[in-house]
Amino acid sequence: YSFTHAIARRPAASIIRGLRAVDTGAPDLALMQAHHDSYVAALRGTGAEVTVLDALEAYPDSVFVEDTALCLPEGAILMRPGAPSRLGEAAEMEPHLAGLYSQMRRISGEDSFIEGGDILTTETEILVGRSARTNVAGIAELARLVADWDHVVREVHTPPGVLHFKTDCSLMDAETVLATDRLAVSGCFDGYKVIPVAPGEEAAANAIRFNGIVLFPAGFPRTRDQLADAGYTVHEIGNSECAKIDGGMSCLSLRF
Ligand code: CIR
Repeated sequence: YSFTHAIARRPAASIIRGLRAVDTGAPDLALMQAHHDSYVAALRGTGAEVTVLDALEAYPDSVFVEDTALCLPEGAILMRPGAPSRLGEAAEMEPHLAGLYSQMRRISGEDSFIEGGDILTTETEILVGRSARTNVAGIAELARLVADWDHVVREVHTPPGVLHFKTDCSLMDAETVLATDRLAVSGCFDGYKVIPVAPGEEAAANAIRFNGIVLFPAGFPRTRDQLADAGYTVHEIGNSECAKIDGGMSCLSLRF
């Protein structure tokens, strides 16, 4: 949760065609851009260097850069998104990471699929949730790629009907995660301290601890107060438009 850099990408006008589980209407680009500006400003406010890439019209979901790569201290690993319309987004990210990392590795197996949203990196391990986007082959390939960097991958499960593992959890510090009950009951966080999101506020679980602050989606006051009571500095960001296409705080950046 300590970072010097982040990469984000401006939302494209094609965002109205972004993937979603349930259609609750098209996101408003101007409002999403305003939320995105506050998000980037909050990251920069912590002293991090934040690169904002140009919008990519050909990829409606490309604002969600987190899914394209996993950034570790030793190097970056390009993902293979399981959503066919998003597969090409990883190659679009590659040149930007190549400029920052000397070591780049790629998930390349034809049957391997994995998206960054299913990956939670803690101080001691990399948890990867199997989901509709991330499969066993993708997880196994990631485990092989990071083994010589001494990272241990643990396969866990993204609950049915939930897009990504991190849709339902966030790392708050070395031993603490914020998580929904539907995820925590699986036992995947045994050994960690879990702050449960308030019932009915499941969408608050996708937050990010970024240096001194927690970027947190606006509109979930009980969970917000719980985090504040636990000593975290909560910085609320509007997420109404990203939420329409199943996106949240973590999806909007790569952090390293
Ligand atoms: C998708 O379905 O791929 C996008 N509409 C949302 C991606 C959210 N990304 C994330 O949770 N890391």
